[in-house]
Amino acid sequence: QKLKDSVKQEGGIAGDLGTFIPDSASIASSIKYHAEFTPSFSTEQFELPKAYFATAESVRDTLIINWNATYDYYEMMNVKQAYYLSMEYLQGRALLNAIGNLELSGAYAEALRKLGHDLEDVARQEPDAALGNGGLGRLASCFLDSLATLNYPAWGYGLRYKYGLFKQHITKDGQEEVAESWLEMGSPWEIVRNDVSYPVKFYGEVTSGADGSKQWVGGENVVALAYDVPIPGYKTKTTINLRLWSTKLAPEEFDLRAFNAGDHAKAYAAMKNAEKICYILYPGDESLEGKTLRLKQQYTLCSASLQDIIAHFERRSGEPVKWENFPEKVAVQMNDTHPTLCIPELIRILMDVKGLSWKKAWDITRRTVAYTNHTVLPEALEKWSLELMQELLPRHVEIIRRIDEELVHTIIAEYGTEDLDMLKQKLKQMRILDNVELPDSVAELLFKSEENSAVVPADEIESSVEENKPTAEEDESGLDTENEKGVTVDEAPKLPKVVRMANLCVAGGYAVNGVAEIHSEIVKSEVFNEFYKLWPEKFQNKTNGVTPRRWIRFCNPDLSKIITKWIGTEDWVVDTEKLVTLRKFADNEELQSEWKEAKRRNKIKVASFLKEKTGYFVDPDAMFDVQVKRIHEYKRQLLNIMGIVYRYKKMKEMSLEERKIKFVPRVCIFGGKAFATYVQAKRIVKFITDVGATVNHDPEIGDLLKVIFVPDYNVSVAEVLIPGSELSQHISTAGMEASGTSNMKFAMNGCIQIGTLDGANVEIRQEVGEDNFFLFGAQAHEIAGLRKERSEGKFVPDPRFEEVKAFVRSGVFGPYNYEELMGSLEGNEGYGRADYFLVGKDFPSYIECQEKVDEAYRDQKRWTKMSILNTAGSFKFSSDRTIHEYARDIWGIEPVVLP
Ligand code: GL9
Repeated sequence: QKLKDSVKQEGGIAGDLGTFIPDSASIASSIKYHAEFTPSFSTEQFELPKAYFATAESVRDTLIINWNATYDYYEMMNVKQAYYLSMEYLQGRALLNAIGNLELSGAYAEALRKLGHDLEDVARQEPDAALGNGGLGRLASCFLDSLATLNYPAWGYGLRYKYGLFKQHITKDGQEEVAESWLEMGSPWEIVRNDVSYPVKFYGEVTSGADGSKQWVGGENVVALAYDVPIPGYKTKTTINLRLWSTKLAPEEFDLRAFNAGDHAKAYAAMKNAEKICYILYPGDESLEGKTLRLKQQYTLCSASLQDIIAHFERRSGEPVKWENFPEKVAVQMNDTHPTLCIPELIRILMDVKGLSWKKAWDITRRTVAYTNHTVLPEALEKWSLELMQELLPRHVEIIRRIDEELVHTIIAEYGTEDLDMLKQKLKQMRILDNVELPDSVAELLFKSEENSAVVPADEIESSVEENKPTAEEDESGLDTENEKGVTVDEAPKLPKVVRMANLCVAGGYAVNGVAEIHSEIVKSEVFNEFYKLWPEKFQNKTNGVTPRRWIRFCNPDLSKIITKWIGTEDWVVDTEKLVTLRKFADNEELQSEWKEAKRRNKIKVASFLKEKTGYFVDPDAMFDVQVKRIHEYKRQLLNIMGIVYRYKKMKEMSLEERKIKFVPRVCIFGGKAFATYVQAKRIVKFITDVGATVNHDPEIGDLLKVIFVPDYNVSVAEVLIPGSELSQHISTAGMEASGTSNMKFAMNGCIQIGTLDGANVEIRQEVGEDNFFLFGAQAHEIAGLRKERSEGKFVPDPRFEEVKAFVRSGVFGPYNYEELMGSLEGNEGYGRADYFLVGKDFPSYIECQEKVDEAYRDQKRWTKMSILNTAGSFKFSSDRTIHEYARDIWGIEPVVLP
């Protein structure tokens, strides 16, 4: 109230809340204060870990001031707010980012120098916050940075996993996973809100009141407790919130009687059961075990966040609450299908807790929630067992059945009942519930004459993406004929009843977007084609972006200085379109030599980093060729390493002179984690490290070729590698990488790409120019045909590809059995995949393209120009641009600048 009054009277927020800018002396004393009064370290010394905590805590003081001012202002203005719900955030380190955003880097460096420390050394003490698996989680973190920087009223919601993404060790056997306990020393960035907690319930049952109202009673109760992470914007006071939920047992649920009777195990079991919901981050894009726990995680995120969002709304709107205005004040974005339970949870709260009718609750929900699709991989489109969900969330299943029923009626209204076969097919494709009998109302309407044939067979009508997937679903294909023969439901083999989360998202969301132009087209034409025909207006594209603060300004200060000098302003950091100005200087010799020098300094940093992490020395004058991303067959690290093996073999066949003429010296760098149970991905890691072990010690080869696998790739490693890279590889099978985001980071830092026409590569190539992008490979529209050709045995592999496979099989890279890997690249059904990802098909065009890369690199002037043009053309790929588009086209929110 005081704040409101002061704004009313003075037309602005009271000055003392925000105008204080600390200098190095006050910073030093703040650091000393925290060093002394932070109880987690012993008093006598001021070593690096303690210096880090004290420094971070002093930064946090400033963040809290700004966080409070931002919060109070949004509260007072009652603005529309966006809420980003994500199971993953890959925040990385926070210290340098926060200091940089606050424009206090110089002051902090000086303050720490006075205290005997170097800011960079202090910053390296911070463990990465790795609450995500890869691109999807890092995108969420980039979005938060942009939201704060652009002053958009928005919050992120997520889970506070105790163990983040595993640490990767590379041993002689390949990858080994070690738990990542990032909270071991505590995190100085989180603020526990002991007064912000919500009950979250599982199991139990639904009872009906006399008035038809429903109550979900009994079951297991846990408490979700809020931990807030302040997210500062760049050069703005706006500091938004990332609210992470942690679960614990409700105090009244602790079984004191059991404990007192000596049954400690029983009393503790309930506690662990509640706490374990937030123990670990689940692996992203592979099959999941521990399904119940994962579903509990998803529901915890949705339930706690929505209760919180609704509490905000009620508090801000005052009495009486006008629920129909909810969508005017709230936009909820679901980051992939993981938070789909938002939809039934919002309906449940509105109906069962707030007393609204189904019609109103469904209408409000459909105007509030939007969905982003991040992948076309069928195994990643979540399907939950109806049985499991029924047990865990009985009320939500009722609501989902109701939504499914509405959808079925919509489909019938759209397609009519004349052509029953066609209608059945549509229902099979589009319903939320799969292999589940139709709601009574519909069954009666449709099948008056066809008793008991309510289950539509699962047959050829899966999306074409799924159709092409070589997983065994043969048992389903016979069904149709059986049904035609008049087999009734009861006799038909039981297919698992599932809830298709993506279909629920599309039915319940008011917007559905893909993450790059080509991907959004595939979403419309394949993945959700039937829905697109029904609701074309819902579908949008929002090409991903990355924050230019972390991904160039802070990770590449050398290059940033040069850019600022030539553009004449530092504004490009928030207005990346200014980078385009660089185009007109691309041929300027002075810029070229500064540019090259900066790249070389960054390469030297990479070289010393590689020495530290792997023991290998590399020549900073060789070309640094990098592929860093999750290890996945579709991303085709295998294509890269097979190309390297080919290069190595050719080198061995030549004389030293020939070799030096033909090949440019290269350091081939790989990095990335393979999901612990993804066997084929782990074999690929092993293969790469084996090739490295042979090639790197081959005296005939020397500095002409080095192959290095950087262990434990994460955000911080990326911040070192990307600025020092020259060629970056984005070589997925066309149509499979929804967008990719590291491709954008590499372009910003002046790396040239070798890539397929996939994901955001397509748009990057458009912006940087065809001459400045090394393109190869089959295109998305050709893939289905190529796979068919393969399966019919018509594919004739290139002899060079055969040569490489034979070379690998000959045992040059050690005793490991490469049969599974090599076999998977052949039409060898025994290994299941029959080169599903078309490595063999793209191999010739890939190695020919690599020859062009060598040729271009030999002309350093040309290469430097290409590099400058890549940075210049990267302007579109700032997450600021992406966020402006979400704000305008999906969320309907406006920037709110603190006075
Ligand atoms: C992903 C896509 O595979 C990427 O192409 C895309 O750039 C990002 C962000 O939109 O989303 N979808 C997905 O499930 N992951 C992605 O990286 N996987 C992980 O995050 C592990």
